[in-house]
Amino acid sequence: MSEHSELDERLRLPYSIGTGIPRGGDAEIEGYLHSLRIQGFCVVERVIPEDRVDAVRESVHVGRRQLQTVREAEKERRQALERDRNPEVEFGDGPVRPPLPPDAELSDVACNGTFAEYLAEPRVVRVARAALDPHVRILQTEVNKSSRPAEQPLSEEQLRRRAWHSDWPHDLTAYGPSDEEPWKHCGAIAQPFPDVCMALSTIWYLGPEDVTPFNGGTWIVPGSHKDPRNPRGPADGIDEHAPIPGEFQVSAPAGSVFMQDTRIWHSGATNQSEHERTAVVCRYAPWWLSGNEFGNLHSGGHTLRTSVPRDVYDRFSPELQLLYRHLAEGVEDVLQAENQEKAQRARAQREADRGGDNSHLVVGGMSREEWERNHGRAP
Ligand SMILES: O=C(O)CCC(=O)C(=O)O
Ligand SMILES: [Fe+2]
Repeated sequence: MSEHSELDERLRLPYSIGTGIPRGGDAEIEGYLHSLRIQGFCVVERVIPEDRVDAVRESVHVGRRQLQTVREAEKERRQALERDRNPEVEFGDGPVRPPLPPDAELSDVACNGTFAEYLAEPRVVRVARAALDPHVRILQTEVNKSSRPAEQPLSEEQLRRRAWHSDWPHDLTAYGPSDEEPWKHCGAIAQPFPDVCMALSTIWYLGPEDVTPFNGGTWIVPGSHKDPRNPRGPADGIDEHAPIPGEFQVSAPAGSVFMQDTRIWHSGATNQSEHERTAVVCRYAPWWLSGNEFGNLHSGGHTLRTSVPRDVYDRFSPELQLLYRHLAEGVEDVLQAENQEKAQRARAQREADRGGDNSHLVVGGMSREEWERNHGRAP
């Protein structure tokens, strides 16, 4: 790490924001869910084991280089398709309309097989399913979410600068829509947001160092997922570039996954070390969230509606296939087994004889926590 005499030494030390969460079994998952509900985020530690992190990071760097070549060819194809639609079109610096299938662009996951299998790690998937729905899928895979070393030395002003936002579908700027190019609007939930966790953004920290406030630990405001205001809310009077009381930075061992409710206010952070903080970002969402129709463009210019070639998909484990089935060439996404079993149980119950008496029922008399306890889900 570089030497900065004026820096607070403690910022270089990793601590875990997962402290206090039990390890193993249902209690661990409940711990993450509790943290997600109350704080709006959790960290699942060492999803990628310590002795695999270097190899996985290296494979992501190789995958990125492959994707770069693919993206250049895709850009030409995009422009050709757009020229077919409108021969007069002139291309500026902005993004060009993303093509729909069968011309949809390649998902980042297609060039990152070594990393990809961890996306189906049981703890991560259990948390996503419990927080969202038994049928979850990955709407977006971005392998290029590194925090690169900043030019040194950093001024006070640079260290104080934030870029507060919530993530799609709770990003109110929703990527620069205009009357001329309405397709640039990829959807933003209207304020005040319903009190529902609609998607989880996950940041996969791939080292080489443990993530600390010193080297790009994500900024976060705990509990902000419940606040009706938003840093990008046009009438909320919040400066999206200034520090917010209560903010703090994620700290976690390399190979850990930061999972956040997309409503939480967060910001990328300055990296004061000499190493790139390699990271991948993936968005997990329930089947009912429409990523394909409206989430058609990301801020970086990559589409959500990407495609996974059939030969790549066939090499995925069955668990990973479930997360990418909706993007796989020639594969139909149908509700997953657990959703189907629940529907069957509901049908069987409908036909059961309940005795014709509902006099015990006090409507409004059961809390969500009580319902969860009755269904074997400890809060
Ligand atoms: O890189 C980070 O720490 C934050 C990334 C982020 O906010 C995003 O990808 O939406
Ligand atoms: Fe974000």
